[in-house]
Order: sequence, then C-alpha cells, then structure tokens
Amino acid sequence: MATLPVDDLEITRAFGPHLSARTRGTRGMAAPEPDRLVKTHCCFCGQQCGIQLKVKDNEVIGFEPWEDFPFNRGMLCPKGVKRYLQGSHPDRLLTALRRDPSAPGGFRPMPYGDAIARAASEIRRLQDAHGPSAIGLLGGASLTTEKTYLLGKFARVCLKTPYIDYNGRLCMVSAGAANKKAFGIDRTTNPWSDMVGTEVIWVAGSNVAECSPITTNYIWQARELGAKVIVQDPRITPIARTCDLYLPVRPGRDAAVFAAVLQLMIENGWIDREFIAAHTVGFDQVAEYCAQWPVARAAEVSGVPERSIRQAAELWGTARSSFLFHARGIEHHSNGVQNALGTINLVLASGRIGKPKSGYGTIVGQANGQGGREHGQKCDQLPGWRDISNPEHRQYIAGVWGIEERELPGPGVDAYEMFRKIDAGEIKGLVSICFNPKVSLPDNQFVTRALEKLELYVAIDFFLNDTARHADLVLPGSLHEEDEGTVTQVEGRVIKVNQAVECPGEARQDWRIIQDLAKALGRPKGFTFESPRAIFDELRIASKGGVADYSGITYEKIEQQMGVFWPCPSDDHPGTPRLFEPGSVNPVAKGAGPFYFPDGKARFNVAEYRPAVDDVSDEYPLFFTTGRVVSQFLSGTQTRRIGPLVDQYPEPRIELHPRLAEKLGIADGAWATVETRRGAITLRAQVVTTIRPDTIFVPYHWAGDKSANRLTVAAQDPISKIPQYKVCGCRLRPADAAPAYAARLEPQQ
Ligand SMILES: Nc1nc2c(c(=O)[nH]1)N[C@H]1C(S)=C(S)[C@@H](COP(=O)(O)OP(=O)(O)OC[C@H]3O[C@@H](n4cnc5c(=O)[nH]c(N)nc54)[C@H](O)[C@@H]3O)O[C@H]1N2
Ligand SMILES: Nc1nc2c(c(=O)[nH]1)N[C@H]1C(S)=C(S)[C@@H](COP(=O)(O)OP(=O)(O)OC[C@H]3O[C@@H](n4cnc5c(=O)[nH]c(N)nc54)[C@H](O)[C@@H]3O)O[C@H]1N2
Ligand code: SF4
Ligand SMILES: [Mo]
Repeated sequence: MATLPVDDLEITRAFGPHLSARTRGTRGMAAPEPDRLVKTHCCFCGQQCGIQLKVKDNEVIGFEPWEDFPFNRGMLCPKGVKRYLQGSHPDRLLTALRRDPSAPGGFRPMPYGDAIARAASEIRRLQDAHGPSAIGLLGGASLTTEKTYLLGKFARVCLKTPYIDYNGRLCMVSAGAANKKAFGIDRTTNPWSDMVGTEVIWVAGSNVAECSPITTNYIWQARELGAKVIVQDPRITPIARTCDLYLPVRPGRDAAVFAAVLQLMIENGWIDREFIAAHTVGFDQVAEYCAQWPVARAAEVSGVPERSIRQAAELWGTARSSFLFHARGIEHHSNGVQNALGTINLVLASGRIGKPKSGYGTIVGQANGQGGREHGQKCDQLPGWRDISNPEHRQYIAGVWGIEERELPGPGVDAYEMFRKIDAGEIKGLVSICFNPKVSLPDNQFVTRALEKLELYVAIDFFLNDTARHADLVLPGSLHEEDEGTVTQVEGRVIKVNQAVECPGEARQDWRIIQDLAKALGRPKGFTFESPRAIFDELRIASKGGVADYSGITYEKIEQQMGVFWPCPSDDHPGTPRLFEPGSVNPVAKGAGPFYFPDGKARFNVAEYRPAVDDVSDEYPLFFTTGRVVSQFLSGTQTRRIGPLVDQYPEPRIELHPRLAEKLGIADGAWATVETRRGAITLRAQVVTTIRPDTIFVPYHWAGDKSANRLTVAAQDPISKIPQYKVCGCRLRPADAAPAYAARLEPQQ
C-alpha cells in the first residue's frame, strides 16, 4: 500500500479557521449558557480527575469543576481544562472512510453499513485462506473496561485468533510483571490520601508534576506536614526542583542504585527483620546479590554521588512511614522489570506496606491504564487477571462465554511482535482501536514498512490518526463523552464515565462497532449486548473469583461511593482501598497471609542491573531519552488538535545542558540534529540547566520527521516486552540546514 503524507502542521493549522461556535466562546466572545452539567471524568491520564461537562444542544461547550469528587476536589491540569475542545474539531470523523488514493487526502466517505460489510468480508476471506490467526487485533487502555473486555472476547470467541494485544504494552507491563512476581496482584497499594502524613516519599523515574499533576498536589500536602521527598531522574523535573534529595541517575542505571541502597540498609540494620521473616520469602538471595553493590561501585555506574546514595539509604532506611512511586522512567527499559523489582525490594525490606501511611505504587499512565490491563485485552490474559495458559482459568472463562475450553486460543504475542509477524507475512489483516503505533512504537520506520504489507487494515478512531492513514477502512468510533462505562484510575478506584452527548453523524459507540463486525461476520453469539451496563454485568461474572474481582461492583455502588476500589468480591463488600492489611483474606492465599500467593507471603526477587541495549559508545556518546510535556498527550492525536495546548508547547525540542551546548556550538533555539543507529531528526534546541550534561531529552508526541521514535531502539524487556524508550546512545550536532517543516512554522523568538 502506498503511504499517505503525514503532516501534523496541517492538523494544527486546521484548528484556527474552523473554530466552532462553542470554541469561539472560549476565545473572548460570549459563551453560550449550558442546558445541563454531566459529572464524568477527564479523557486523558490515569488520574481520571472528576469533571463536570457543560452541555448545550448535544455539544460539550465547557466544563465546571466537580469539587466533591474525592481524588482531585475540582482541580484539573491544562489538558483537562481544554479537553472539551476536541469534539468540535473539523477533523472529527463523521462517516466511515475507505482508502482511495485518487481522493483528496486519500480517503472517500462510505456508508457505515457498507464499511462494516466490507471489513467483515475481507476478514472472512483472509481467515478462510490462511486460518483464524491471519487476523490481529490491537486495543487500547484509554478505552473503558467494558470495551477492553469485549475486545478480548471478540478476539478469542469471534475472530478465534490468539493475536490480540494493546498499547499498555508500551506503558504498564514492566510494573505489572514486577507486581505479579512480588505480590501476586498488580495494583497500587493505597489511596493517595494515605500519602498525607507519611515521612518519606521516593519518586523514581516519574515527571510527576507534568504527567500526574494531581498526584503532585498530594506530595505537596505531605511535604507541608514534613515529608522528605527523594527524586531519582536524569532531569531536574519540576517535582525535583522542590525535593529534599535529588538523585541524578544516568539513564538505564537505576537497578544499581536500588541494590546499593538495600546493601546500606542491611549493613546499618535499617531493615525490618521481623516483617521479612513473617511475610516474605527470598530475602537471602537478594541480600547476596546486593553485596556485589558497595556504594562506590553503584555511584560509579549510576552517576549518582556516593553521598547522595548514602543519604537516600538513611532517609529511607530510618523512616517509620513511607511511599515509593515509580513510573515509566525506570520501567521503559529492557531491564524494566528488574528496576521495578529493585524498588519493591526496598519496600519489602522496610516492612512498610499494608499500613495507612505507608505504601507503594506505579503511577498509571493512560485513562484506563489500570482497568485496561485486567480483563483480557493482553495477549496472555483472560478477564479477572486470569491466565490464558492456566487450564482452570480457561475452563472458567469458556463457561462464562458458552464455548468449549479447547475452542479458546492460547497466548498470542506482544504488540511489537505482532508487527514483526505482519512484516513476516504471518498476520495479514489488522483491526486496531485506540492505538497509534506509527507514532508510539520504537523504531517506527519499521512499523510503517510493516503497515504497508498488510492486506487489510481496519482502524477504529474518532480522528484519522497517523497510523489510520494507512488503513483500508476507517470506522468512526466514539469520543469519551459520547459513551458510558467504567475505568479504574491510578489508586485502583473503579469509577464511571458518563455520556454527555450523542455520537455525531455516522459515528458509533466503539462497543457497537465491535458487535456490528461480529454480526456481519455471521458470529453474533455473545455479542448482542444492548448497553455498557450489560457488558459490565457479564464482566462481573467473568472476573468473579479472579485476582481482579469486580463481581461486587455495580454502577449504583460506584455512584453512591464515588468509586469502588477493587477487589470487591461480593454485593455487600465495600471494596478494598488498601491492599495487604494484616488479617486480610484473598482468593489465592485463602487467609494464609495478606499477599496473593498460596502461602500468603510476598516475594523478594533478585533485581539485577544489566546494561542497556545500544548503550552509549564512542560513536554515539550521549544518552538519548524520551518522554512527555505537560500540555501534550501521548501520540498527540488529540492534543495536537487543541489549539491552546499547541500554543503552550508547539514543537518538540531537544533539551540539553549549557555545557554540552557550548561544547557542540549549539545555541538555544538553534536547529540541531540528533542521530542514533536508526536515523536522524532535526529539531530546535532548548538549553536548560535541568538535565545531566551527558543526556538529551526529546518529547515524543509528534509524528513524521518530528518523531522521537524514529530514533528509539526496539529492544524489549525479556519478561514484560516493554520497549526501551528511555535510553539509547546518540550523537548531536548543529544542523546543516533547517528541516523542511521549518518553512511552515511561525517565526520563533
Ligand atoms: N502531560 C502528559 N501527562 C501524561 C501523559 C502525557 O502524554 N502527557 N501520558 C500519561 C501516560 S500514558 C504515562 S505512561 C505517564 C508517564 O509518566 P512519567 O513516567 O512520569 O513520564 P515520562 O516523561 O515518560 O518519564 C518520566 C521521567 O523519566 C525520566 N527518565 C528517563 N530515563 C530515566 C532513567 O533511566 N531512570 C530514571 N530514574 N528516570 C528516567 C525522564 O527524565 C522523565 O522525567 O504520564 C501520563 N500523563
Ligand atoms: N519514545 C517514546 N515512545 C512512547 C513513550 C515514551 O515515553 N517515549 N510512551 C509510551 C506509552 S507510556 C504509551 S501509553 C504509548 C501510547 O501510545 P498510543 O496508544 O499509540 O497513543 P494514543 O495517542 O493514546 O493513541 C490512541 C489513539 O486512540 C484514539 N482514542 C483515544 N480514546 C479513544 C476511544 O475511547 N475510542 C477510540 N475508538 N479511540 C480512542 C486517539 O484518538 C488516538 O488516535 O506511547 C508509548 N510510546
Ligand atoms: S491530571 Fe490527568 S485526568 Fe486530571 S485533568 Fe490532567 S490529564 Fe486530565
Ligand atoms: Mo503510558
């Protein structure tokens, strides 16, 4: 298939002249009065702030704070405040599209019913010729839990393919695998309000202030009451600017720091031997490994000064209460699971878990980063956090789905591996929803090449995202405010997204599209739900008895309690805000102890340091790392269309330290070219004192020749399969010339 041009400048520019009535209201002209307010949640990050949408004539025209919602108490970040502007964007898909290279933009509108029929007949053709596994399905963790459940069922029961995976593969899976190994359950341990009053908070690899702004507020509240904050990051991010101890780690070296800290805790007697003996196994092997990490060695490897590692060990080791958080900074590595296990070892050795002012958590990324990883859209998983390779689990879910156990496919492969299978011709047709892999996967020129080999690609989205531009058929799905359903936010609280408006034009709610496909394929059995509530009711049964047990959660209970923390195993159960409390009972340990293993004990795991793949070298001497800025979200499909957010940070820039800038002769604002073994891109430089001089940072929210993922390496963690987005070797030089896109940019200061 031919590639269509991708130019996000056109997207952004389109926003200006096409401002709709409601958008004009936000730009100084009189805003219309709303007909009603709808209590719901933000569509963007995993904080899932409560918000009230103002609705007039089936349009969202603004927002009001929802001050009663306990998590954010009316506070919102810039993205939450501007989110409502996307619905009115002229790019909103109102019809199905079919590829036609002769049409302007490469696509022609098509009646929805014809598009569904065409998609189904092509899927059937490919499956008849090559078997069920010729089709792959990609889902997303911005979808409601009901949709993710339906997708998992659709892949296995309707398409009968093992090949389903989701974009959380790029996000939560290192933390998830580590949590599974250590605790037998994968959830943050405490509600965030528990943080207020704790003594020490350790943040490893998270730009909390820009990516989880409401969490920052909890950290600040804790600090007001005396908490000491430790931040471990190669950049002095906004949260690091106000912390008590900053650990300027070299990208990819965190495991060395964790090992040395544990070693110092052991040497100084700062561990809780009683807790370790009563509630854990595996400590001795971990202690043996850490003995190889005297502080001097860790300092040399990690770049963190010896005295800072000692201070961290003392602060952490001697505290009476504490929280440890991490996010993608330590997880986006080919050593990501080991890094996460390194932090868990520090928590377990301290014995500070399962208590009101002490806890541990990985900060969830996407809107439903938590619920979206529990109910079966992962390649190896069945609903309720069940395992697709476990015969008992298969039997149970087959029973719920009304099929024979042997009819259930086995485990599939991770999302990146699916692209390798596409490249190899094994997967010939792809259906994707809520995923923009062309921008978000590493080494994305490979992804583009693979997309071109597909015989059939069907994309479901509300915008024609950069990947969907390769589709044969595009089905117009639903925006967040056009549907209802549950999501599970960062604390483990299951909440409800409420519908504010109807889908415009021929657009459909995503779950209806999936069911329409099942019907057109002639396999409607099990796909005749009439509402998200009906899907949720089946999900409750499917999750019953699993680790992620939602069976006692109802839409009514969510509304009454403003959210229900899972697990919630029965109708009269109030939910579980805090995990692992003494005396707590779970379905795996059955009362033997608070952790989710048959003996009720947590597991220490040796958390080994391994050098990064494609690490710095003589040829590529600088660390290249990637991440986010506050005003943009993920692959930018949504936020690059919201004018005020674009204004806040219009273009990706290369952050570099003044010393490096001077050495290379690169001035602030000048064009510079960064190159890795995969390719080169030219962006403006942003000279900042808040980054290690041996490291450069580029945010990844842009496509095409501004895409950081042209440069990243497709190395993956062997257990979680997360890509190593956070480090590879690169070199930097002043640009020979401005890039082609510069000609169309606004003049810069
Ligand atoms: N504004 C905004 N907010 C978001 C998102 C967004 O796109 N935009 N996305 C949401 C999603 S899906 C996610 S996953 C989260 C991500 O939230 P975060 O993980 O907090 O964000 P990142 O920018 O990916 O990376 C965090 C930090 O890791 C640091 N880092 C890089 N390499 C290393 C390393 O080797 N070790 C350590 N210790 N740190 C390192 C970077 O300097 C960066 O400050 O944010 C969520 N919130
Ligand atoms: N270099 C680098 N790359 C990264 C990262 C990094 O830190 N550095 N971070 C990684 C991480 S943590 C993540 S989470 C991924 C995210 O990567 P992606 O999942 O590819 O990013 P999104 O922008 O969320 O793409 C989702 C698409 O779904 C659509 N969408 C959103 N909600 C809905 C919905 O309800 N229904 C439908 N039908 N469509 C919807 C949006 O319009 C968008 O086109 O990127 C990863 N890539
Ligand atoms: S913090 Fe996250 S959920 Fe809250 S308003 Fe911002 S993007 Fe939305
Ligand atoms: Mo993420």
